[in-house]
Amino acid sequence: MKIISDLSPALHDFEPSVDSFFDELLLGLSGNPKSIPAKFFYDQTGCELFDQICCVDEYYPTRTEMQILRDNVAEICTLFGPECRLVELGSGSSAKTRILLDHLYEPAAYVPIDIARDHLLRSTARLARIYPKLRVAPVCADFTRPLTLPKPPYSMQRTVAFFPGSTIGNLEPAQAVKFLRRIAKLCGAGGGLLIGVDLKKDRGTLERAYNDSTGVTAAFNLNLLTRINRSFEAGIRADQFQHYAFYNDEFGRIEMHLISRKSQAVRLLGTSFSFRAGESIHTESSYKYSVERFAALARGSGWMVKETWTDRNRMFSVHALVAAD
Ligand code: AVJ
Repeated sequence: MKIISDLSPALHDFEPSVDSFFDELLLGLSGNPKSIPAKFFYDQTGCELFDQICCVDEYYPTRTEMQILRDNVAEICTLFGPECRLVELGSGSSAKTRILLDHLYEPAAYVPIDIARDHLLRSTARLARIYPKLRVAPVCADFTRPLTLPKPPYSMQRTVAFFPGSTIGNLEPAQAVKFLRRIAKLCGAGGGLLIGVDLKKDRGTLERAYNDSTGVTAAFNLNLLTRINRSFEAGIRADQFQHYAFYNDEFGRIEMHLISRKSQAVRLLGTSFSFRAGESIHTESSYKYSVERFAALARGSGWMVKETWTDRNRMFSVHALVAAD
């Protein structure tokens, strides 16, 4: 545990090492088709670009989810009750959390978990200033790996996990089940989960959200290559790759790819990877669910669905789940 400054909350640090990034990168690039795990988007520039995506007109999920949260926050807070410990998985800038923090009854603590260490520290320092009476206990970790929470030195009624943004959609459905089971265990008896899930809709709306006219999503995708260059002194030419995103109807998911514009070889710490012209690196999947399909997934993962809220256009959904036993 490191204390950053007297004013900043103490950080529990399980920051994923550069080695594990490299191992996962090698594995992904050795595969056929090639892939890179989506969690590696989030270096400093990646976090900033993602925050910009959230403000882009075509990217409807962020503002829609925030409106659903605002419209139903009283009910949400009543449902989870007083003195809950709020654990956020992938807290980023904690913008959505503030809607909850403004209304929760005497929250026991806020535990933001994020893979991006500096971004996490800046966000939590800001949050601690805005909510001077709130216990803020940030954890830097890759939440797709097994995780234990620091034992709370305070009393609380229950642990409620908050997993907004449809980040669950980044996981393959089978991984999502395993993940939800782990979160059920993490929250324990009486625990809750408030989760945002993007809904199936027409292809045009979906594809525009991942091909915005300002090009931020393309920059976000391509920044992955810049990040690899910086981390491993690789010489990948980002301008020799192209952003490509489309809705794969068969799998019910948006796919993001980086397409090689020409036949080329890329060297990474002594290993060479060759690309055919037009060959892709699959960088992200974003699964879209129906309300019913997600409810079934949750029920099969140790949770009961207490309540589901959507916007009037049924673009996005927020589900309140409680531990099944
Ligand atoms: C935060 C992972 C849910 O898949 O919509 C946004 C990330 N990628 N634009 C998503 C993202 C491209 C986002 N998630």
